[in-house]
Amino acid sequence: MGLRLFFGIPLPHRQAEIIAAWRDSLTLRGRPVAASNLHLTLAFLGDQPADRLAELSEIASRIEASQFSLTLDRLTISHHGLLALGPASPPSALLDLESQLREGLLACGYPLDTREFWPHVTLARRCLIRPGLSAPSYACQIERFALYQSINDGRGMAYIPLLHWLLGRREED
Ligand code: 2AM
Repeated sequence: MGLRLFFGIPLPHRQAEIIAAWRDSLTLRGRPVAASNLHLTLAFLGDQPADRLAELSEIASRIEASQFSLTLDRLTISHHGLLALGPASPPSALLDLESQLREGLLACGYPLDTREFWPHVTLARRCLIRPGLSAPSYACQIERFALYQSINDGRGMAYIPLLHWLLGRREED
C-alpha cells in the first residue's frame, strides 16, 4: 500500500497556535484543522510507493531557495465552506521554492495538479459561510519545508512531517 504524500511548509508553532485560537473565536463550526497540522501545501503527490521516498528526498535536497517572511492576510471561504488564509502578495522566494519543486517532480514523472499554485493554509473545512469576515494579518518567518505523510488516525486527518529541509539564509541576514 502506498503513502499519501505532499510537500508543504509547516507554520511555526507559535503562529500556528495564535492563528488557530483566532479561527476558533470565529465560531464557524465545521471541521477545524488542528494547530499542529497547519501548513501551506507546495505540491500534492497523492499515493506513492514507499520506495520513492529516497528519490523525493533527492529532489528536495537539490532545491536552492531562501528563507522568507510570509504575511498571511487574505482570508477565503469557498462555497464548500473551506476557510483558508494566504498571502495577498506571495513572496518571490515562496514562488521560487514552489517552482523549483514542481520542476524537479515533473522531471521525475510525478503527475502534479495543473491548476495555478494557490498558496494557502486551510484552517477549517465545511464551515458556516459568513460573509464580511475581516482578514487578520499574521507574519511568520519561514525557514524550512517538509515532506508530509497524510494519515487518517481515526479522529481525522493528521499530517506527519517525515523529512524536512532548511532554506538558505539571505545574504543580508
Ligand atoms: P487543502 O488544504 O486546500 O484541502 C493535505 O491533504 C494537503 O494537500 C492539504 O493542504 C490539501 O489542500 C492538499 N491537497 C489534498 N488533495 C489535493 C489535490 N488533489 N491537489 C492539490 N492539493 C491537495
